[in-house]
Amino acid sequence: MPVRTAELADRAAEVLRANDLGDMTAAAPRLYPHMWSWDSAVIAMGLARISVPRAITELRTLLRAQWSTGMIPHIVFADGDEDYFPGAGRWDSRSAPTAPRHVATSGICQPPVHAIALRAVLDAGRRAGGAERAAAEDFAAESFDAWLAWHRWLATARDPDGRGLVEIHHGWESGMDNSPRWDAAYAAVEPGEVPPFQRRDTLHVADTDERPTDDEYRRYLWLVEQMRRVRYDDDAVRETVDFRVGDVFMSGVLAVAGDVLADIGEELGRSAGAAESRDIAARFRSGVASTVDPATGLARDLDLRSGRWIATETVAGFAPLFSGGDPALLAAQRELFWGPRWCGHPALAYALPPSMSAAAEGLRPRTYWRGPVWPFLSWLFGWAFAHHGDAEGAERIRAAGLAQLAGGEFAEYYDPLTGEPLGSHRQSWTAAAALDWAAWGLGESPRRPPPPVTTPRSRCPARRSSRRAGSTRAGSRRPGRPAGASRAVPSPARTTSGAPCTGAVRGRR
Ligand code: 2M8
Repeated sequence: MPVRTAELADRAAEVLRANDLGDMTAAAPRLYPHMWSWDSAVIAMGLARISVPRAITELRTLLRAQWSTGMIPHIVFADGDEDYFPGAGRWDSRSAPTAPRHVATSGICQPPVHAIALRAVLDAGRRAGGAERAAAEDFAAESFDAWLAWHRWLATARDPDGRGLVEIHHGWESGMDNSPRWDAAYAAVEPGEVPPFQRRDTLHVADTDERPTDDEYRRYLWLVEQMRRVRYDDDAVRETVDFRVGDVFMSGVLAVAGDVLADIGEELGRSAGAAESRDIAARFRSGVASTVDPATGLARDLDLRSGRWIATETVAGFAPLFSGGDPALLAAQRELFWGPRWCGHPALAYALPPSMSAAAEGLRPRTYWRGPVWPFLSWLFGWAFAHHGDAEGAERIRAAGLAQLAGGEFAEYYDPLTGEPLGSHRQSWTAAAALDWAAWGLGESPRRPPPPVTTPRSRCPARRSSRRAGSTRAGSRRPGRPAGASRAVPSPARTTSGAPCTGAVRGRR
């Protein structure tokens, strides 16, 4: 039965509490028991609606895993959880002289959405005032250089020719792992010898068709192996790895994140850093614009090995809606976005962007990044619409997004045609998106959030004991564990950072 927005927000907050590992939030209870880079940014944005200190802790944990090069790794491994493959051992990050010593991470990155989270935390702190305001402002000042170093690394190690496109070395770096965007590049990868492996992801979904195939995984692991063998040295990886693509979506995100960080830098009086960030934003904005296909109006990735444009009809083609720029380009992209090949397609359950156009040949509505709608991505688009001054577009996405989530499963992704929840349930960034949407006032955008309505605080349920709480979906339980056996009994606790976590959402309708 659909739930009301207020109840949905409470349930979303409960999902984040249950997935809370103390100083990081698992991306999902079973399928993803560690911290993922871009998930954690979206999660921090959602947490900021509940507890500013806890949101800060999330970002701080991520930054503690930053490599000396500036790279923020795509996974920060939680201690002792072996139920994910490829895990810490397979990545062997500590073999890299530039990796942090005190924590195990992967050796690749993900889209740089973090400045958007930093902005959300800062705004939430300022709305709350008092100690939360001080904590948010201190954190922004303390972490500004680290975020800038991250962007700088992307703009140098990953764009050595100054093209304005972020080069990626694995589909996992795009975050859209098995998107049709990468089919041609992966087809050219001939996997060599990799140590034997057993996947764990397929144990945690109801239907293995919702996940990438074994053939895809062999290529994924071969690329990891190639990078591991050169100890993740940036130059050596570029020279040896069999997958090199200019990722237009990541570039669009870097452009807008560069501007957001520059704004923050200016507020902090960090003029040199702000100017550098602004330059990065401008370079990637024009890089993204240069990829737009005149025939379709969509932005394209560039296969750097073959030199060919990759013209698939995927949601990444809307990268200019993030990077911004030429008003005519943005107007054309918005028309396309709401038009019949995308959100206006008559067969869609909700007017939200599927990962692949519902009108495209080869749409796989249940398969991961080959068709389903991803709520966090809808949220990001809504944020981008608002950021570029289209509050009405943002509100349309918010309304449809909340309607899609009304079942309360907080699924990883949804069938665009039937609206069925798929993948993992109780996925953290889906809950974070719901929390933020629920908190917008009528007609308000995330740039101009409503004043806080502070409600009495309740304490958070236990952290470590609830690590395994979560998806009770049939078929996604661990073998041998009876139904419901993993449910933790909530008990009062605080985060390990000492920050209390409120049970109620502030400023919601
Ligand atoms: C998915 O990716 C991981 C690998 O990084 C996986 O399939 O095991 C993607 O959806 C990615 O974008 C996301 O960050 C991650 C965790 O939610 O899961």
